[in-house]
Amino acid sequence: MDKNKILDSNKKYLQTHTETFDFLSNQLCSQGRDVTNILKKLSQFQVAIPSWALGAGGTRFGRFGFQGEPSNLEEKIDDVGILHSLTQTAGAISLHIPWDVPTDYDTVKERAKSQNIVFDAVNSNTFQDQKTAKESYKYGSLGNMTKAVREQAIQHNKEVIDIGNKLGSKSLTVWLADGASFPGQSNFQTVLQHTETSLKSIYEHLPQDWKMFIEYKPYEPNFYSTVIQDWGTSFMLANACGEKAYTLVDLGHHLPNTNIEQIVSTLMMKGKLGGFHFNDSKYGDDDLTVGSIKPYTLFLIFNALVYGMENNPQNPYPAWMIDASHNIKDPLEDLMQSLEAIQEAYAKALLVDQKGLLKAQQENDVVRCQEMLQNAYRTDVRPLLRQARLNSGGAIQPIATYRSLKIRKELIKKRGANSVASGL
Ligand SMILES: [Mn+2]
Repeated sequence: MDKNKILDSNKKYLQTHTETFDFLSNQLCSQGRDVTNILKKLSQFQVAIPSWALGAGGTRFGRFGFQGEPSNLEEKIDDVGILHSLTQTAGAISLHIPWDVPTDYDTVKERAKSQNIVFDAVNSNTFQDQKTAKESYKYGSLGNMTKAVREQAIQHNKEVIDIGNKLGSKSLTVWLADGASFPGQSNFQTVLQHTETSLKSIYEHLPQDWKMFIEYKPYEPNFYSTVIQDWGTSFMLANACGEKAYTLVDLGHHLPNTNIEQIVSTLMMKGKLGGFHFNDSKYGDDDLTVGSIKPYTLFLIFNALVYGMENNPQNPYPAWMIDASHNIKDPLEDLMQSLEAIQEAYAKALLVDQKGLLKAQQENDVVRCQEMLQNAYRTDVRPLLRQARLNSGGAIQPIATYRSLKIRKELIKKRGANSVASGL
């Protein structure tokens, strides 16, 4: 993207922005907040965009395409490049294998590098059968009762590691659909034991500086039981594998009203929160835009994450990724809304007076505890986000700029109206 076009577009928003930023900045300074440090943290916070979120998703009832979708890996990288130019927050892409196997590694790496994009975690896929595959995952993959199926799934994960390694990725995310649709279909202990043994075998293949993230989910596509159903099971498997294995928390992978901020806290205290997938949901794994349904919950989770990042040196810096699906919105606009919501929750969590909160907790002043959290939550931090973007050369108003530059129209002109994102 042409940087000058963004700078040009910023001109019309600059005066209003400066006024609101100065007002907020003065207010925060008088409360003893270090605004420069908050801006620095916001600029450093980068979220990976998954390759599968750049095209229209769909439901089991149908899929309505979005024009100008990226139809290959190079175009997916370009889309993330657009997002990153505008927001300065999306400096990484997360690939899904086999949907995104590069044909020419050097070209792909160069394309990403020229747009300041790095390769985040690579994701394996043992929830679908590939055309060339000998064995079927219909009844499970790493936990399948048949050894040949398990071996095929293990081998696939090892290949994903090799592909990621060639691109400069440093982590593998494993999410399994393994489970049972009906009572009696499988033996809980046997499938869990198989899963553990298979994961250990994949773990052995990890390069020295890699991490393995084990993602959990309570149900779907199996509706009676899922082998890795909750954070406890993931945590147990990660511990069984070793120090390079971690739990991955996906916001949508919980039963309604689960206290996710408490899960995050426990995992960070134990040094085992490796990755985090952002989305939002009303009922289940809805993959909605981040912050569109429960923004206060997102803030409470960020409050736990910020506390962990400041107090738990035993936990590595987590890998952040958006894991959402876009059925009716322009995927790029939807992702910009998600990025904004993430940064907003993070900025608000950075405003929480941790020392003051600790004091109120020690004095059992429950009202003051709640006031402290809600004062931070009720602050309109958007001027901080705009300033952080401005400092990094991004757009003051990313979505408005995207629209005024007619970027989707340009993509349609280049890629055609009927291009379909590969893998979807
Ligand atoms: Mn996920």
